[in-house]
Amino acid sequence: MGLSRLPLTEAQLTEALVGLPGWARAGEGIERTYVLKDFSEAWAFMNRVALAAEKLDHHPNWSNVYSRVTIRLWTHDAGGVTEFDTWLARRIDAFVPAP
Ligand code: H2B
Repeated sequence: MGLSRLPLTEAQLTEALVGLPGWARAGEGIERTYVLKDFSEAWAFMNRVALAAEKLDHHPNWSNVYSRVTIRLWTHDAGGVTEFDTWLARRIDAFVPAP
């Protein structure tokens, strides 16, 4: 995949977030809350995210309440946000069903 496991610098993270609308710094990582149509759609979305995460061996910290899914991404062993997180965030955004 060629992604770097080095934490992004502040400037790099600021730049990356410009290209990731809805995502914001939270704790050591970046976070976004998605609101789907209902639980069934949220679960289908989470299933797509889970498969992509497992394939990348890079996993979300997340929670779900009915139609709402909150996802926080960071690289635990790097202690911050890396290209793995920004790459996965972009993938996850692409899994949101069209309204
Ligand atoms: N996911 C995330 N988000 N950060 C990590 O540092 C991480 C991971 N490490 N998934 C992986 C698994 C590591 O524990 C395994 C052994 O590769």
